[in-house]
Amino acid sequence: MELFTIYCFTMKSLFFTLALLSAMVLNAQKVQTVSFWVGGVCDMCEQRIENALDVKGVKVADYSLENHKVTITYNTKKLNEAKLHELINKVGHDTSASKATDEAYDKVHGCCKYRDPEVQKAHQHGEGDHHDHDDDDHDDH
Ligand SMILES: [Cu+2]
Repeated sequence: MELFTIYCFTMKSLFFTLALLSAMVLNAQKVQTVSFWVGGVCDMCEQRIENALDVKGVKVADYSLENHKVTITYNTKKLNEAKLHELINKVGHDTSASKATDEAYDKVHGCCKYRDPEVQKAHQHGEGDHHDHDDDDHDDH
């Protein structure tokens, strides 16, 4: 009799725990997508920015060099927008909301000095002539 009571109690708490867990899982899936400006000039910047966003709570992070915008799909239970800006600032990149510290900016590679107008210009020249992307004309692999 006593054993049965203990058994009932154990089962009850087990079900309660399961219910609580599934509620947590459902809650954890609240996602939101945001898009904002981030300073950057080359593929290395893109890699650096996307790597910085490779954290728990970020589902998708994509930086576009064409319009200098990052698009992030993230879990609102784990992160907020300010935190996303902070993560990017930490690796040396400015965002529309906050700037990277000079210390962090100094660490980015020389060709990535996106604040420098000269560097910005240099990268703009490279755009437009994509010689190696005409796959239709090349059958040799
Ligand atoms: Cu770069």
